Amino acid sequence: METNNAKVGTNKLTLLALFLSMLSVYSCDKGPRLSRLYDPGTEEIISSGWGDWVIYDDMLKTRGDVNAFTEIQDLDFEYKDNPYQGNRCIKFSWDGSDIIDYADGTTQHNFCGFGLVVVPDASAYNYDTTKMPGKDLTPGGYTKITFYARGTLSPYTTLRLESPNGTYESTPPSDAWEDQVTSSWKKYEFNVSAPLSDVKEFVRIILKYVGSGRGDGGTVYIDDIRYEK
Ligand SMILES: [Ca+2]
Repeated sequence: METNNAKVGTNKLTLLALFLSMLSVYSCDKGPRLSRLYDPGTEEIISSGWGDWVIYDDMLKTRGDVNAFTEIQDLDFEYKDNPYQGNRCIKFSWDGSDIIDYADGTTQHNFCGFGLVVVPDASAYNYDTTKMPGKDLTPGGYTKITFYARGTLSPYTTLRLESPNGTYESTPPSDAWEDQVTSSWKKYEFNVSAPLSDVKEFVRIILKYVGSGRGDGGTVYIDDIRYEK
């Protein structure tokens, strides 16, 4: 009996520890989910001859960080429901409401977005990008970025991706892609202009409101983002 009681006591303690650890996890998870994984395979891929540069398949493979340009409501790099390939995809959503623009601290409802930046810690991100270290992708001879997307966006809300040499003024398909997406997975691509010798951001991913007034945002799922020749 004593043994059993001791066992029950141990189990209770284990359950309590588990409950407390779950509490601590949930209490840290109030903000957007910006968790990401690190892939040690990237350098092997490069050393084997600069094939496609996989930015994301089931995990972020850039060795860089995620830099939010605005307040982010929901961003999950480990979303498991119906990915295009493998076990995970990116889930990104915004309800179209006012969010903080981190560039100047103002509040706006025109876009919500983030960049997959080269710097390993986004706290080192500098809006004067000349002050950040860059990455030389020229040996890859890349000419386009491809990705898969699905989702549901409200009227006048689009998904926009920009290349390292793109800006908010870039017109698709030159250094940018912008459109609504369908509810089923579809492959998209856009051109990347040279030079890629000093890349500060692999790609910027934005939900954008293009109507007058205010939109209702939406949710997109993105998978298998690559640089291709
Ligand atoms: Ca995947």
